[in-house]
Formats: sequence, C-alpha cells, structure tokens
Amino acid sequence: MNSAEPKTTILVVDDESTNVRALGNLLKDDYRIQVANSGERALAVAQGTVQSQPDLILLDIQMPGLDGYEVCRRLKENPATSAIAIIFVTALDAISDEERGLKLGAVDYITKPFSPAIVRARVNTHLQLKRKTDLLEQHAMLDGLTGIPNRRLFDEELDAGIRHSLREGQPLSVIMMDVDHFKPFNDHYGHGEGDHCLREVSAALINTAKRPADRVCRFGGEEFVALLPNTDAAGAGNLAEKMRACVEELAIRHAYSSAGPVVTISLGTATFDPADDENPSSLIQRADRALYEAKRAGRNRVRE
Ligand code: GH3
Ligand code: MG
Ligand code: MG
Ligand code: MG
Repeated sequence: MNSAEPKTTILVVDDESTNVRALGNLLKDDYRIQVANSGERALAVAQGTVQSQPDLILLDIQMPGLDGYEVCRRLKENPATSAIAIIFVTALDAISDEERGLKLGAVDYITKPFSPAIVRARVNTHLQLKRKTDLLEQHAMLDGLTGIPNRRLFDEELDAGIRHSLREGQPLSVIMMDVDHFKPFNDHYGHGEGDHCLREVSAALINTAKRPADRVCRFGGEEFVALLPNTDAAGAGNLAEKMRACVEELAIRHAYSSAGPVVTISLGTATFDPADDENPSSLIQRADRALYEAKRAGRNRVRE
C-alpha cells in the first residue's frame, strides 16, 4: 500500500470499555481504529472532517443517551455520512431488533457474544464492497476521454457552490469555454487527433486553475467549464485570460481556423454575488451568452 494513502478506518462504538477494547484488539493490526463510548461521541467523530471520517462503524445499540438505532438513522439521513458502512454489534438478539437495524440501513448485524473470526470476516467483506462502491462513484464523476471531472460532478458542485456562496456571502464565478472551429479540426486532422487535442487542452486548463477549490470540468463535446468559489468578476477575468493564453501556447497546429494558425478557445465569464439581487440559476446562461459574444467578436478571446 502507498504510504501516502489514508489507512482504512473503523470506528468502534460501545458504552462498555471492555467491548471497545475487545473489538479494537481484534482489528487494530489491519485497520486504523477510532473509538467512541457514546452515541453522541460517535456522531461527532463520524461527522468530523472528511479526511478523518471512518469507512465503517461497529455500532452498539444499547447505550445511555443516543442509542445505536438513532445514531444509525442520523448518519444515514445525512448525505455527508450516509456512505459509511454500519455493522451493529449488539446483545439484542431478537429477529425484530435485527430487522429494525437492517431497515435503518446497516449492512450487517452481529450479536454478542461474537465470534472474533466472524467479526473479522464480515468487516473485511463489507470494507471490500465499500472500496468498490467508492471507486465506481469516483469513476462516474470523471470524463472517460480526458480523465477530468465531468458534467455530473460539475452540476453537483455548482449547487454546493451556490449554497456556500449564499451562506458565506462570497462571490462565485464560472468560465464557459469552447474550442474554436473544432469541427474543421476534426474534419481535416481526423478524430484521433481531435481526441488528442481535447486531452491536451483539458490538461492545460487544469494546470492553470491553481486554487484548491477551483474545478475544471468537461461540460460536453469540446466545451469546458471552470467553477471558481470565492472569486469575483475581476478574478474570473484574470484566470480566463490565463486559460486562453495557455491553450494558445500549446501551439497545436490548426490551419483551418479563422482564429488560427493554432488551436484556440473562446471564453465567457459570469459571477454570482449574493449582495446583488440576482438569480443564481442564471449563472450558466450568462456565461453562455458571454461565450457567444466572444465567438461573435472573433474567437480566441474572453468576454463577460
Ligand atoms: P465554433 O468556433 O463556433 O465553436 O465552431 P466549432 O466547429 O468548434 O463548433 P461545432 O459545435 O460546430 O463543432 C464542435 C465539434 O466538436 C464537432 C465534433 O465533431 C467535435 N467534438 C465534440 N466532441 C468530441 C470528441 O469527444 N472528440 C472529438 N475528436 N471531437 C469532438
Ligand atoms: Mg451497550
Ligand atoms: Mg461547441
Ligand atoms: Mg467549438
């Protein structure tokens, strides 16, 4: 395993310290173990930063205060924690208890006293499954040709970005981009070269947007979009100009473009500022209109 890769983490939740210790000892050689001795503490740990979020929780049911059922219900209803796998480990051995636990979204239900080998085996199985599900989800958000985030991820992050912007009173900008005269490029150099060009352009755009919160996505076809949290109109204009220049500097020959002789892009920027009385849902439309203006004004330029 790559040492930079975060170790798989299991959160053990039980009000009795002997149980916490027994489960912890059973798994500590293979996993990073977090512990919580109450439902409240378990929620605080699980809802902490994403980096420290457990992959799986071994959850006692009978605890003073918040019981395990309630902890499970709250984790499953919160999108930020709903993907964490939950296995109940409990003295409640009635079928009706198990039914209730599984209905709440737990992946498994183990009764005490437990067999160490069975706990280990079930934990391993569910963690393997979770790794595969996580991977599939990541791939569903990436564009197959360029490897950068796709439209689906963009739509999700745009919604989140607008909520963040309203909450924090911070501006949010987008840049819509479109490769100039790309149809003749394909027609003359072939689709293979066209695909290669899109990969180079996407890599150049990604390398230009340097802030960790910036997102560059393939919007579709030969269109790209950048989502820029906490960025005002001037900042978006600056970055757009850098992106325009970085694509031109790739110097990919394009003898059939009026903006040529190399591949270029046109860009349109738009900014949502919560201080203005504007509908955030028109953001993309406004960026699109600006892009259209950039095309009309001769391509290989930025408009807002
Ligand atoms: P404009 O400057 O006005 O944007 O002209 P354009 O030729 O770029 O515009 P148009 O929308 O007519 O053409 C887009 C072209 O992009 C058509 C299509 O063949 C090409 N294209 C879209 N997706 C892909 C892709 O995944 N690979 C390749 N090779 N070409 C693509
Ligand atoms: Mg208990
Ligand atoms: Mg287009
Ligand atoms: Mg185009």
